[in-house]
Amino acid sequence: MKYYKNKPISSSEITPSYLFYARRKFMQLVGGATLAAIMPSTVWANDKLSASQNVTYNLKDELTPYKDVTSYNNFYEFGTSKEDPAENAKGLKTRPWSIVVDGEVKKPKTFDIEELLKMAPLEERIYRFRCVEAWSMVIPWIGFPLNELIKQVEPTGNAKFVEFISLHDQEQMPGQKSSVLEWPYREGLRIDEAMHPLTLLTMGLYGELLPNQNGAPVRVVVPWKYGFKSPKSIVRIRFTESQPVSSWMQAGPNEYGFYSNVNPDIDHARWSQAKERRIGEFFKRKTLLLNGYAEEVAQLYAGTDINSYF
Ligand SMILES: Nc1nc2c(c(=O)[nH]1)N[C@H]1C(S)=C(S)[C@@H](COP(=O)(O)O)O[C@H]1N2
Ligand SMILES: [Mo]
Repeated sequence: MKYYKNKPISSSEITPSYLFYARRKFMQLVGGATLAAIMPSTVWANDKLSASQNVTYNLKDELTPYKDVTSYNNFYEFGTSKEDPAENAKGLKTRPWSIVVDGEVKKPKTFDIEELLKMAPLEERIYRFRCVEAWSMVIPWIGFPLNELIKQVEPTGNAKFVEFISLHDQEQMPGQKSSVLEWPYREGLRIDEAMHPLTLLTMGLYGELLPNQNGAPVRVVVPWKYGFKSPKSIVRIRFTESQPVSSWMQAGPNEYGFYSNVNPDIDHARWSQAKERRIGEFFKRKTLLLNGYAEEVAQLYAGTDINSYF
């Protein structure tokens, strides 16, 4: 494993957003006078990954600190506590790795991870990320729109849904010895949701390759849905005619619907979804319809009662 320290920043450099936010915070603290002297050096856990800034979707919200993003996780293959994945996913072998894309497509194909990293220009996307457990983060992901991959395999007219399947390997994923979920972890989207430009095939965060606990080497991020709709460490993408059954639907059909769009007005069976705690903040904030992405994605559900799309 390599460790990187971030370079001192000159104002002429294009500053990645997370350094910009860190710097702004320090400017507020010290008025900029001794900025260079106190700028902390970040320890990077993974290889760096460069990407251009997306201008359309990047949030201006303050970023959730790297440490929280990489130490407070849900990844049941590595245990059910938030601290488990950072500890237990350390040894996950992420090379070689590939994603099989098949089902209702004209050109089924296996994509190697190295190919994925080069396939389309990588972008940094600062997204709101809302867990069904009523906490949220703001994360600078790196990836490219999933639709770039979908276009290459040419879905047939029968392809109405997309199923994502995570790695199944009890040796590497000790959590799979427990039956808390049915393994492998499976999730799904309607094909128009999967094609939406917000849906990101994600290989990195905070300027580096994905840490294992965040779903290395490749995951999906769907920012207007609850976090469990963003599957980690995926090895297969399958196009289907009928709606796939996700691991969470199987585990709790009354609690986890297929759509699971973030909606402050629809409570979870056991708790309210009206508010959320942004990790690192003290006061709760109001949860936004479609996690604040209504302008971009509400048309996907036009003509239907969004409250019935549970
Ligand atoms: N394979 C797999 N993917 C998964 C999960 C999981 O347990 N296994 N948990 C989901 C849940 S509930 C959430 S909130 C997010 C957490 O992503 P993060 O740890 O990168 O913040 O991953 C989702 N993807
Ligand atoms: Mo979640």
